[in-house]
Amino acid sequence: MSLVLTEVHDAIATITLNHGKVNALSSALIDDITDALAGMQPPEVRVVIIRAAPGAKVFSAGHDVRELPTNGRDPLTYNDPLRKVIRAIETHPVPVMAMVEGSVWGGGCELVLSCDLITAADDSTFALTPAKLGVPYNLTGALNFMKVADMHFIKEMLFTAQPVTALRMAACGVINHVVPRELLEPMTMKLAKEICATSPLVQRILKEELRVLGNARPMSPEGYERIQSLRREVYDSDDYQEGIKAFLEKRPPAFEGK
Ligand code: YXS
Repeated sequence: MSLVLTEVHDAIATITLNHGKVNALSSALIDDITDALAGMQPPEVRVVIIRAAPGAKVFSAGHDVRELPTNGRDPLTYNDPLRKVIRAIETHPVPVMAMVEGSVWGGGCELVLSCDLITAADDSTFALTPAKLGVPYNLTGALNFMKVADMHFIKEMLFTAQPVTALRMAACGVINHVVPRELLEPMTMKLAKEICATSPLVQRILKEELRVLGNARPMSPEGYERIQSLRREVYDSDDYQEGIKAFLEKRPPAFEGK
């Protein structure tokens, strides 16, 4: 059974995450999201909305922690599931909107932030959790955070790993609209219909221009290799193992910086 529900009405496609209580981004769920996106192409589809089930308490609990490698492998390389779904959203030829209710965690936040527009219920929250889990986030993931918010705000979210309200995210320009839950779907559909009324060819080139420009960052091979070396020290560390172990044992992690 698919871990997402899909429908298309009047060129507006919807992908509803449907993977248990918390929509943990397992490789199976990510495969179903990317398969659903692949089947939602222009001209039949003009905009895609990614959402959780109506009334969801959790939009997504982020990367499936049980799938994080503990054998010394880098947890976030180019072909890992989370990286694949982020790229699928960023390169999809029509605008992809995130309609958020409930709490969003870790890789689930990056998935939402990689969408082109975000609407959220006013009781939703967002938490960037690498530092809480002990995970050395990867370079394109860090860049994706930088692209959508100013540095001090993103550093607060990353360094504290605490949930931030949708209203705060909107005040910092990260979320387009925050409304009461009962107005979330009408607000999202209003935007979607406005998108459907403008040129799909121009939207497609604008989306790709902004993606290419947003990712155009100078980085020397030496700089890349130094960062990768620092990341390996983290995913080879006792703290990385402790973050995952603490999660599975349902206790706070005791990081010792080694
Ligand atoms: O104990 P059972 O078997 O019922 O399973 C529990 C949780 O273990 C499970 N679960 C998850 N399993 C895998 N990966 C997850 N991310 C995950 N989150 C939860 O779901 C079952 C129900 O969870 P429970 O009892 O805690 O539900 P709740 O309603 O009390 O609380 C829901 C949450 C989402 C607030 C809570 O489960 C939670 O705080 N989850 C962890 C959120 C988080 O820290 N996610 C970051 C994942 S790591 C990641 O995304 C990146 C690698 S990074 O960190 O680098 O950004």
